[in-house]
Amino acid sequence: MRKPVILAAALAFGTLGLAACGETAEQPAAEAPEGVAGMTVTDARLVLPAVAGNPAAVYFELAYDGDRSFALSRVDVEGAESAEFHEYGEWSGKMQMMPMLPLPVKKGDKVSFAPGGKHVMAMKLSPEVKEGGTVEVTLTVSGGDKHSFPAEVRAAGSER
Ligand SMILES: [Cu+2]
Repeated sequence: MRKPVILAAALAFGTLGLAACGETAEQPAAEAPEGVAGMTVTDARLVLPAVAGNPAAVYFELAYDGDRSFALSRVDVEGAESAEFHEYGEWSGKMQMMPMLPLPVKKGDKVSFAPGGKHVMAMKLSPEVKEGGTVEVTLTVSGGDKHSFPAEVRAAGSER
């Protein structure tokens, strides 16, 4: 078990040595593309609940310009025990929020997650999540690809 570790360390040092000498124009290692290709998320924010312990809402603007259609099927919010997509609909004569069915998304679509409409509900937030911080939000699409982005944490009542 030990030998490969030592070997790897030696190789790493070798690489560092070269880079330090400036003999090679070091390119940062090409990173594997992160997230869902063609998906762009902007204006992501988490609005804290007025009453601690209540769910927080997450809003953002999603644009998709990729070729593969998918359904938005799952969302996770850092610092929340669970999270789900909600939308508003009429239920026994009243507008109220309810879980959203998996949302089909295709090339060219723009979807707004905004107050009074589709949104993400983050349940059982950790007290570590505070105004001015950021949390990572991860969308999972059908097929299992994930797309993560930071959401700014805002004070309760700042959404309107
Ligand atoms: Cu909700």
